[in-house]
Amino acid sequence: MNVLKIGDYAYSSWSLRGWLLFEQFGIPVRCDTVDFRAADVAEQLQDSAPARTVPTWITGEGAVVWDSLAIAEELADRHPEAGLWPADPASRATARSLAAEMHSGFGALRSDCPMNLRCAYAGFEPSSDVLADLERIETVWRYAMERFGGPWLCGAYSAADVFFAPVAARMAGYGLPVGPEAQAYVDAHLADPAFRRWRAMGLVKGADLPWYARDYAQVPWPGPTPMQAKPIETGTPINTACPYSGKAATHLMEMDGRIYGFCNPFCRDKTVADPGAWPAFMALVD
Ligand SMILES: N[C@@H](CCC(=O)N[C@@H](CS)C(=O)NCC(=O)O)C(=O)O
Repeated sequence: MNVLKIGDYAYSSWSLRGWLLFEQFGIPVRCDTVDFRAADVAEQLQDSAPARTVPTWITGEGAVVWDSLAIAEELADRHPEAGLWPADPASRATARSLAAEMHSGFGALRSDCPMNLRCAYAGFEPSSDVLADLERIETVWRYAMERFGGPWLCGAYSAADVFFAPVAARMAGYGLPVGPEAQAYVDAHLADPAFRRWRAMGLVKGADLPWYARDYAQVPWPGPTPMQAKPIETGTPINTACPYSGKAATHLMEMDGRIYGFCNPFCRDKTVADPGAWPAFMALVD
């Protein structure tokens, strides 16, 4: 059984990468969360030493993989059929360069614009260092997309896109100035169902962590508007089993006049946050 230790869904950009490496390529994993409010992360990972950051993957045989790029490479080796890297050699070489540059770079963007999936801001004024990061990112994105034809960086969605998903979230969340091609790529991430599932979990799980908040005016999240749904206390659901766990449906949500049941508050609330992002739930609706 694969276990992935992750941090807070709303704020942990490296954890988002780690999770997407499993989720986007259909590789089963159980997630355990560390609490960003509690004792430091290294302390919470004591059982997985020498890991001291999230994401950390504990493989089925107990190996500890404590870095997102190592997780990508080891998963790609173990699951060649999953297509984490493109099959075409030129495309694969570029995807690896993109992921590696992201993994080791863009420090100004990362420190000035911490990922926060709970809000979007207006009025952020990027420094010259952030603008230089954006220019470089647009250059490498354009290079890849022109060469491989999109819609993702190296053709089909690959690990390179995983590494840039939180970058897209920052561009969206801080209203960063990018050209139309880059903006279209950002929008593709915001609309991506797996990204939306992660964000839906981030909207409903975990506390607001004030040290990630910034003092700019808030604007609506620039991604697709979720279908309208709400939690309710009483009623008879159309399903008896939770669409995710198969356990008894005990927690209710209403959408379009129909009632659906889930096995616990988290299953319900992540669905309320963005119903259309959850194929197992949408199978009930359809
Ligand atoms: N190079 C690491 C970076 C991981 C990282 O810095 N994760 C952050 C959370 S987003 C963390 O665990 N921070 C806790 C700490 O540094 O104590 C990777 O690629 O996985």
